[in-house]
Amino acid sequence: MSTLTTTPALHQHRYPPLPVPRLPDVPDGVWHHGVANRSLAEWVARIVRLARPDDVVWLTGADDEWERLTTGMVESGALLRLDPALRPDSFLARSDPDDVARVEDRTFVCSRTAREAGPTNNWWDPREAHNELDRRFAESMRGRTMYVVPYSMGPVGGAISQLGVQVTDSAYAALSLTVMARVGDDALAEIGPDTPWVAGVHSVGFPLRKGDGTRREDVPWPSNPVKYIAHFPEERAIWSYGSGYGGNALLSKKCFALRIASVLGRDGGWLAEHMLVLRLTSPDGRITHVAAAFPSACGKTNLAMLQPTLPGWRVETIGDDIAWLRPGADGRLWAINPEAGFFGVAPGTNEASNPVAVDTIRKHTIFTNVALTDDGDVWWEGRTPEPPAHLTDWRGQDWTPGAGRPAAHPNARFTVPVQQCRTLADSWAEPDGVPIDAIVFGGRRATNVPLVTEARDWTHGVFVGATVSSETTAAQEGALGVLRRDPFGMLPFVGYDMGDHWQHWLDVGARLGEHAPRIFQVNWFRKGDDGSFLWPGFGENVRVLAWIADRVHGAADAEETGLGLRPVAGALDLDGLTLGDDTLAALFAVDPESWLDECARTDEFFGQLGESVPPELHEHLAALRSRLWHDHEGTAPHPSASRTTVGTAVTRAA
Ligand code: SAT
Ligand code: MN
Repeated sequence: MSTLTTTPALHQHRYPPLPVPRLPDVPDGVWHHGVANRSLAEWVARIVRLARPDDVVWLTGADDEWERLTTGMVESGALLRLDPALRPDSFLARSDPDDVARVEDRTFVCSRTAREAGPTNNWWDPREAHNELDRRFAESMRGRTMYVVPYSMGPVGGAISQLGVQVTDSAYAALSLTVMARVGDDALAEIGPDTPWVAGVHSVGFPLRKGDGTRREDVPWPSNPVKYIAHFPEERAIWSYGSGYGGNALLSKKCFALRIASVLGRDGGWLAEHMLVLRLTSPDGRITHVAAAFPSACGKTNLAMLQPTLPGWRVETIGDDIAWLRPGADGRLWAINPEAGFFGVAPGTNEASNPVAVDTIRKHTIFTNVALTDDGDVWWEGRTPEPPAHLTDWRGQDWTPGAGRPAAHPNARFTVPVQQCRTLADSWAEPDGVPIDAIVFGGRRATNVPLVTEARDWTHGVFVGATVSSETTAAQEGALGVLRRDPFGMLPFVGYDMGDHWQHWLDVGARLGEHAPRIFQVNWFRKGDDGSFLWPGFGENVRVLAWIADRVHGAADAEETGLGLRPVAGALDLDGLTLGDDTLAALFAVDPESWLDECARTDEFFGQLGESVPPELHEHLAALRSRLWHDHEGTAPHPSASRTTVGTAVTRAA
C-alpha cells in the first residue's frame, strides 16, 4: 500500500461520480467528480454562465498544486521568484497601488433589513445588490481561468468547522487560499447533499477579452477601480468585485470567518471573533489558554508568537487573527483557529519584535508589497536597523534610503502556512479546540488606557470590549493614527447589528455562568509626555500574561480602580526590567477628567448605535461615570449614576 500516490484515478475511486445532472450551456471542464451537492453544482454553473471564464480549474489539494500555480504565475509576471538560496520557494507579488488594503467604505452587509445590518455596517438592499453585482460580474472573467476552491474552516470534519467554496479569477487569491484554509478534495467531500456551505464569488473585474472579441494584455495585478465587498448573511454568500488584496479577496478570512460566521454564531449560540489564541505554560506546568481581540495591525501575530522574557514561561501559538468560540459539553468556552495560515503585517517584523515570525517566513512564503533587495531577498521598514543602500520598492521602482518614502507598503504582508511556525501548539488542530481561560481586549491607545485591568465580571467585560477605541492603522484605507471606536476589534467585521452583538455576548456569558472565562483589558501602546512608548512590549508582554494567568488560577491579588481591577504592588513581575516608578505610575494612571471625556464619547457612541445597546451596558457607563465623578470632584456621585459604585478609584502606581 505504501506505493499509493495521489493520481486522478484514485480520486475517481474515492468519490462517487457526479450525482447532479449536467446543466446545458456549460463549457466542458466545469464539472468535478467530487461534487455531491446540487446547489453547489448549480451555483458553479451559474457563475460560469454569468462571468464567462475561458477555463474552470478545481483545486484538489494535490501536492503539486502550489508548484503548478506559482510556476504559472511567475511565467505570467504575476509573481517574482525570490532567490532560491536566500528565500527558498518564496515569491513576491506587487499589487496595484490603488489596491493595498481592505476597503471599508465599499464593504456591504446585504441583510434583508437595514435594522439587521445596524448602523456600523453599510447596508445594501439584497435585490439591488444582486442586480448591480450581476451587471458587474457579467463577462467579468472572459479570457481568464476561474478557480473553484473548496475549503474547510477548521479541521476537516471538526464539530466547530464550517465549509466554503470560493470561485475566483485571481490566481493570487486561489494560491493564497491554499495557504490560509484547508483547501481541496477532502473539504469538498464534506459537502454532502444537505450540508450547509458558504459561497464566495470573486472577480478582480479585469476581463482580458470583451464580448466583441477585442483583447487586452494582462497586467501583473489586475483589479478594477470600482470595488464591492458584499455579504448576504441569509444566503450564506459573499460577492467580491474589483480587488485582489487581503481581506477583500481571500473570502475565507474576514468575509466568511468573521462577517458571515458572526451571523451563524448569533443564530447558533457561538462567537466568531477577531482574536488570536495562545497557550501559556507557567514554570510549574500550569496551562492557561488566552483569546485576545485587537483591531487589525495591532500586533496580534507578535503576541501569538511571543517569546517570553520571564524564565520558565512558554507561549505556544494556536491562531493569530480569528477565533471561533463555542460553549462545550462541559460548560466551558472552547475555541478553534478556523484558518490554516498567517496573513501577517511585514513592516516592523524583526528578530526583536517577533523572532518566531522571522523564522516562520524563511521559506515557502508569499510576500506582497514588500521591497526587493538587489540579491533577490525581501526587506521592509524595521526589518534591519539600517536599510540596504539600494532596493526596489513595493511599486517596482528604484529606492535608496534618502528617497523620502517607505520601501515597503505599510500594509505589506506575508502569507505562510501555520505549520512553519516553530511555536505552533500541538493542539492547534484539535477538532474541538481548546478551553479558553481568559479573554483579553486591546487597542492602540497613546493615552488613558492602563497597561492591564481585569473586568469585575462577564457583563463588565462586555462593557470593556464594547468601549474599545484604537488609533487606526494601515490595514484599513483612510487616515492613519486617528482614534476610532472599535468594539471587540470588530467594528468592520460584525455582520449584523453591533448592539445585538453585545447582547449575544451577554447571552453567551449567561449560559457559561461560573465557567465563563475571565475578561481583561490591555494596552501596550501608552505613551509618555515625550511621545515614546512607556512599556517595552513584545516579549515583555509575558509579564502581563503571567499576571492574567495567576489571576485565573487564583494566585495573584488585584485591587480596585475606577476602571476595574489591577495588579497590587509586586503582583506584576517586573524583575530585570528597568522601569522607573514614574513610568509605572504613568502606565496605570487613571485621569478622571480625560476619562469623563472618554465616557461622554462612549455615551455619544452608544447613542449612535440606538435601541439595541443592552441596558446593562448603559448602566455600566453610568456607574463608571459616577466613580470618576466622585474621584474628580471628591463629591457625591454624579446624578447620571444609576448604580452603586464599586470600590474606589486609585491613581497611584502598583
Ligand atoms: O483583512 S485583512 O486580512 O486584509 C487584514 C486585517 O485587516 O486584519
Ligand atoms: Mn485581522
